[in-house]
Amino acid sequence: MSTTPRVVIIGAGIVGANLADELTGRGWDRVTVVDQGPLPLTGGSTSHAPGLVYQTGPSKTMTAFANYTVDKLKSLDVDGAWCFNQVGGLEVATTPERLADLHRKQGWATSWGIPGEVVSPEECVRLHPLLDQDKVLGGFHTPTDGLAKASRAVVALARRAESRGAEFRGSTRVLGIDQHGGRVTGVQTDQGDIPADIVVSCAGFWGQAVGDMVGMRVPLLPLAHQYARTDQIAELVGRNDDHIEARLPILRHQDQDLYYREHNDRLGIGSYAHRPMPASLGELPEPEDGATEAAMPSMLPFTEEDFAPSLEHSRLLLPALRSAKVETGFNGIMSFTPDGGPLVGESPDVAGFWIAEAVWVTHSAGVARSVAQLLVDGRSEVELHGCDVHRFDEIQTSEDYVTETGKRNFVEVYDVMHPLQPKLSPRDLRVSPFHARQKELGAFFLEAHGWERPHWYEANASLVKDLPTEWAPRPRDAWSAMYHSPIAAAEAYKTRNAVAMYDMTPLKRLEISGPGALALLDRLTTGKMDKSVGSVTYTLMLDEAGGVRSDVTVARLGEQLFQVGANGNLDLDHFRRQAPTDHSVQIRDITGGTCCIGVWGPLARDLVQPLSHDDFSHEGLKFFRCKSAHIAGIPVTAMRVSYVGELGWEIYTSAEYGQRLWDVLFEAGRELGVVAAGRAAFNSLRLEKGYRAWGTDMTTEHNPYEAGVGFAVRRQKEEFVGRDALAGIDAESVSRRLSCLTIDDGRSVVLGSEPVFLDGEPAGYVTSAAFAHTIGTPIAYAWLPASATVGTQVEIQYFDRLVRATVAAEPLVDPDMHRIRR
Ligand code: FAD
Ligand code: THG
Repeated sequence: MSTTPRVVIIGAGIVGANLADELTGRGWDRVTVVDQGPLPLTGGSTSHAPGLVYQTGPSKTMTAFANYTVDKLKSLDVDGAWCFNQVGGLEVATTPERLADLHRKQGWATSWGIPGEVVSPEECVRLHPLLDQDKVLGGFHTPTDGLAKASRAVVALARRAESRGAEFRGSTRVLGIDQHGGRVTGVQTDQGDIPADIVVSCAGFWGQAVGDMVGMRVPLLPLAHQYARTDQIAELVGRNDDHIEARLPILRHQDQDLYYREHNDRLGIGSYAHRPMPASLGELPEPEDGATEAAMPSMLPFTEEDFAPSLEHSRLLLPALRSAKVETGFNGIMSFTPDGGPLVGESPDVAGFWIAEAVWVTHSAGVARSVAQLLVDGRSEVELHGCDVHRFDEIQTSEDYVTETGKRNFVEVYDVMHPLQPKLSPRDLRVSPFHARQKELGAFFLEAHGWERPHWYEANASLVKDLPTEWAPRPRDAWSAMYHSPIAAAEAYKTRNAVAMYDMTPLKRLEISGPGALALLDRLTTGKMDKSVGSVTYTLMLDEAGGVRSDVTVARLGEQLFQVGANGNLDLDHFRRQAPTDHSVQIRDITGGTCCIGVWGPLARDLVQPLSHDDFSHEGLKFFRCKSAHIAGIPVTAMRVSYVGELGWEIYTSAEYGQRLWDVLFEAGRELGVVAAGRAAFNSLRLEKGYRAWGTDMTTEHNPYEAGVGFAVRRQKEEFVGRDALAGIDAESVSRRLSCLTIDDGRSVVLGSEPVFLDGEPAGYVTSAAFAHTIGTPIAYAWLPASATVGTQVEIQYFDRLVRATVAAEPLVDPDMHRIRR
């Protein structure tokens, strides 16, 4: 008798079927897949998906998922009929902006290991003869992209899973989830109850309704998206047959939010050009005879007037469509999320209840493999922070937020997006107590997790002309100049040469307290936690395989009271799950009720000390120590920490005192030349100081020694999560490294995710980059083979050109810590 866990998968679409296959492939044979619809065509999104698979995107993880889907579906067939038709992918540019963006995309492809090149208009037409050569400026061609036959792949996957013991039950609707003692125990269906140790909801755009059954918020918006097929196109007649369906590459015309594929001698046209059309789960069609290819719950009636402009634009790009008509069309329903990523993870309240939703066909096999690995091995080989359902803060899972951002992401789905480009709405959702003052100073705000964060202050513009020549801002190319200001140079200068105030309020702060707090922190981090009250520790949280799941600061405010400076909601979620169930540890997110000003610079002490009776001298409050104090009568916690690498403190107080604290410091700093400084300067200063940003520079994919934070691992510590995996690993033995690069020409600024070439071959990719004002040259951090030692020459591909760079010894600024420790 098998003793593997009993798994119920809700949903037999491409995600559920892939998951059943991945689980049974790992020996879990007690898997039941249920679907409310008939099998195999259940009537979900998979049942009608045209199946275009473009692998390349800005995310390494998502590209890896797509790549795995291609490889897997290529190996499947149903009685000789294909599941993946590798016709290649072509995206064309009809504007210079798009053409430039395709070069950027080609860079991502190189960074993530997908073959692809930018081709001429002639080559576009050779690849896809229906194109009007006069309309296109070029294209991005990937030979390994193609068409997934998703509904057929479901059959192939189900057959294979069934042959290994899985059971698929159609026409079985899940009505509720059984639980006991905080654990899932089964599902209730209209065909009876099914016991289970693990339930995975792969319910696609129905995800919220299933999540509601266990009180889990699933931030997903079902939106309709139009898909139509033309009548017969003369130019396609005789090219294909019903078996092969398509030979031309799948085609994207993103400047008009359109995509195309062949259906034998018809052309399928998908459009994102229309208004966002939210779909309500209560109003879906329910065909009497279950789902057919022409009628199913995920297909709403075609609204021709919404499609008319798309047909017109299609005719301009593809003259063969001049007299074509729409033969069939529908408004198909799919899922959108606040940031466009999928939703993977376990309920925080009901152990064993998982979701894998808002997943495209493109990423389905990859996501399913990761979920199977999480369930079977406890860890996904591909890092998942951008897919984890717990990446959102509470406000971001509210219905209003999900609806507004979901609609916006629909509209922007094919837009050329700058990496810093902010949401236009919702804005002003979360503001710090300093917000009014920041506005008075002309702050330019960008948004992150709902927070408004100043990137620079127009009030500092007048300082730029007085900068010493070495600090004068250099001209930038138009792309890297977007969402940037030369004012950042002045703010960086003031931070290194006088004193500046940074709003650190959005930094996630957790209070961890109680008799079990020390033991919890000790087990989860790599550092020594049993230090004296008043200590602050920079430490790592690892996963079982030794990957970096976060880097945090832990301040010991009392014997049983700690304040953790974290990287985001994933850390909160992790602490909550790991906390003992005996109530010996309390975990509170105190971010919203508190605020923080980073006061940093060589004159920081001259600014703060006169305002306080407490001792802010080097001896009175040493580096990486904290204490309670009063500043102008305001109770604060001062922490001698600086992510920008300067003398000074993070000064915390509760929200109601925030504005007064800001005013007092700003006023007192006037004669010292204090400035308010923003994220643009901040990011440059932290990077030139060599401080890593978790999620960008390092993730669970990397061990601490590769990431250059091995110093934070206390190897003599007896026991902590990830310790065993680090045995035998050190900074010398690693095969890749997060490396510091200086840009040789002294002016080209790159932005991140660009490929890096070593001896002319792709060898790694950029994580973060900035103009390092203190040394007067642009820099970048990049993942490179360990053989790329200091002095090695490399090239970074920025759009269509190569930028020469050199591996440098790091940190570039203040390696001896003279600026901080004094
Ligand atoms: P689904 O296929 O919807 O499966 C979910 C299943 O859960 C359904 O079968 C449903 O019946 C079942 N279910 C829900 N609730 C319950 C319950 N309570 N009890 C039992 N069963 C339940 N993606 C691409 O990658 N490329 C494309 O070209 C592409 N084109 C698209 C075009 C259109 C018009 C649309 C609408 C989507 C397109 N997509 C495309 C997206 C893609 O179709 C979906 O993302 C994907 O099919 C989702 O798969 P899934 O398995 O998560 O969901
Ligand atoms: N402040 C606080 N908490 C944080 C951050 C912060 N938590 C998340 C994130 N930022 C953590 N990242 C860093 C990175 C480097 C440092 C602090 C936080 C740092 N490093 C010293 C160094 O490497 O020189 C540590 C030296 C030591 O371990 O003694 O200061 O910005 N509150």
